Amino acid sequence: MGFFVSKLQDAVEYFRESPVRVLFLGLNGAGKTAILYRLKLNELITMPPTMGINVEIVSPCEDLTMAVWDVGLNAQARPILKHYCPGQDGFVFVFDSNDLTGLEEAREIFDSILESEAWDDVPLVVLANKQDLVDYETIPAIAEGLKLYELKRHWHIQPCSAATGDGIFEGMRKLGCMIQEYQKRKLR
Ligand SMILES: Nc1nc2c(ncn2[C@@H]2O[C@H](COP(=O)(O)OP(=O)(O)OP(=O)(O)O)[C@@H](O)[C@H]2O)c(=O)[nH]1
Ligand SMILES: [Mg+2]
Repeated sequence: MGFFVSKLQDAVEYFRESPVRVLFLGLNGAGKTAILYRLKLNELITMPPTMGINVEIVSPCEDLTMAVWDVGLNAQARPILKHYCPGQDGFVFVFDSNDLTGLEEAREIFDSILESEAWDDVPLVVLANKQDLVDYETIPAIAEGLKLYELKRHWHIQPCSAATGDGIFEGMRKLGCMIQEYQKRKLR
C-alpha cells in the first residue's frame, strides 16, 4: 500500500513537472497548426500547410504542460504515422466541422492510426474545429462519422474554434484530466 501511494505521488509530481506528450492529427487544413498557436500565443496565426512537424511546449492551465506534436498529414507522411505513436500520453484528432464530407477520409486515417498497438489505452480528444463557420449542431454527425461510440478507449469530443479561441483551452484541459486518470490506471 505504502509502495502504491509513493508511486502515485511520484506520478502526480511527474505530471506537474514534466510536459505530457500529445500528438495532433487530422486531415489537411483541419486547423491543427492554428490550434497549436492559439494554445501557445492565444491568437490566430495563419501558417502555410505543415510539411513536417511543429513541436511546441504549451500550458493550457496552471500545473499542466504539454509538448504538442503537430504532424502535417501529406501523402508521404501517412504510411509512417504509426511511428509517431509510441510514447505519446494523449491524442488529439482535429476535424473541420464546416466540411462533413471529410468524415469518411478522416475515419480511414483514424482507423489506420488506432490499429497501432502503441496506443494502448491512450486517451483521445476530438476537437470539432471551425465552429465559427457553422450555424447548426455538428457534434452528433462527427461523433457518428468517426464511430466514436464504438471505441473502447476513453474519448471526448469538444466543439471549438481556433479563430475565436472558444473551446480550445477547455478541450485541452479535459485531455489533461484524462491523461492524469490514464497514468493512474497504468500504475494499478
Ligand atoms: N474560420 C476558421 N478558420 C480556421 C480555423 N482554424 C483554422 N482555420 C483556417 O484554416 C486554414 C488551415 O489551418 P491550419 O491550421 O493550417 O490547418 P492544418 O490542419 O495545420 O493543415 P496542414 O498543416 O495542411 O495539415 C487556415 O487558413 C486557418 O487560418 C477556425 O477555427 N475557424
Ligand atoms: Mg499545419
